[in-house]
Amino acid sequence: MKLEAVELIRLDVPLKSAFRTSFSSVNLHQVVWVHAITDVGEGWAECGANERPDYSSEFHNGAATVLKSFLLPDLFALRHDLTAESVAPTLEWAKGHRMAKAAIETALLDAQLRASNTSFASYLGATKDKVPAGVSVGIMDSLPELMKFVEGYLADGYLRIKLKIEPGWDYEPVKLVRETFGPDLLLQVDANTAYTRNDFDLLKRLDEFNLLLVEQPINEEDVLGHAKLADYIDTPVCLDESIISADIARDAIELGAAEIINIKPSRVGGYIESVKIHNVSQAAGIPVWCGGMLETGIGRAANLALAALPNFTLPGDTSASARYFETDTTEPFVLVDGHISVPTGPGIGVDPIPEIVDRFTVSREIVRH
Ligand code: SMG
Ligand code: MG
Repeated sequence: MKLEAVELIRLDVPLKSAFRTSFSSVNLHQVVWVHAITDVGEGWAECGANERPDYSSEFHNGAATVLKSFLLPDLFALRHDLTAESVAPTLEWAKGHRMAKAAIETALLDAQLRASNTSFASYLGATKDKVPAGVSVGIMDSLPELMKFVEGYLADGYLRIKLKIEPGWDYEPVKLVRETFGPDLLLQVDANTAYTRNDFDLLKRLDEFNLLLVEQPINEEDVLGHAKLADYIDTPVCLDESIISADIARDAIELGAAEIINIKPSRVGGYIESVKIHNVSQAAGIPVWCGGMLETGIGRAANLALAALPNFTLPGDTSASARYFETDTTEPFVLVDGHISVPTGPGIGVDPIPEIVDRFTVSREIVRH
């Protein structure tokens, strides 16, 4: 296929309620979309980068800039030799910027698969037609407020609860949720690097709650620290931010730092690398689950396809559209008996709704050869 133009769209999508993590609180999902226009058709992707470089070093305007200045020119230059599979090797010279690279690779994969009438799910090797849904619950101002949200999500049918934690918001909220909803609730926590090697005893206190996992407790660069922690506590240690490639996943597993892995396609440079991480983990007996970056429908659709691969044995942060959005940018994804259907149509299997996209659009720019 040949890339003819790329439209970069900046959207501000309102959230139903603030989402607070150990590093930020957001009311708006501020994001960049990549709309690839090729000679075989069009494709869409949502870039995972936040407004600020707070989850990782990437940020939405930075992703748009690196795409425009460096990544897209190399892909235009391939002319008819471009395939989704050639994106990563072509852009390998550019260090980092995995979220920007993931966005263009995904948009091109969408175009390529739509043209060959193939779904993301069948291209990636999905074996399920629906996936169990978990929900990520932000840090709250008070315990009663937390309980109100958790109760609501359980009433919706979510099969697993993930509580965001940070020093000062860990033992008490986890204890209350565990005691209120009982031992059978699938419960896990995510610290987004908020702890240090000096906090191992604090984290060990969480062992009494029989959590599924503790996600990325300490600095993402401290893989060895996670291995030491994994030795020290009973709760399985799961890595998110640290795992940026299949090679790093292999090493983290060998080191004993990753007993479970959260795969986010945006963080690792796309769906093709995600499948490699899935395979490396599967071969090592390490379960994986699909994370999220609050994606609207076009991002959520592709994540659901990935989450349908066989070694995704834990419920993901692949919640329904209504978890975050009053109005999604595509037909909404809905929860049925705690599960969400994997799209079966060509490519990502959903289309952006133009009037809604227009409503949320802040700016658009067309980049050509
Ligand atoms: O898409 O439901 C979602 C978000 C889930 O908690 C979530 N993501 O570290 O796993 C994570 C966070 C990162 C959010 S960045 C705003
Ligand atoms: Mg996380």
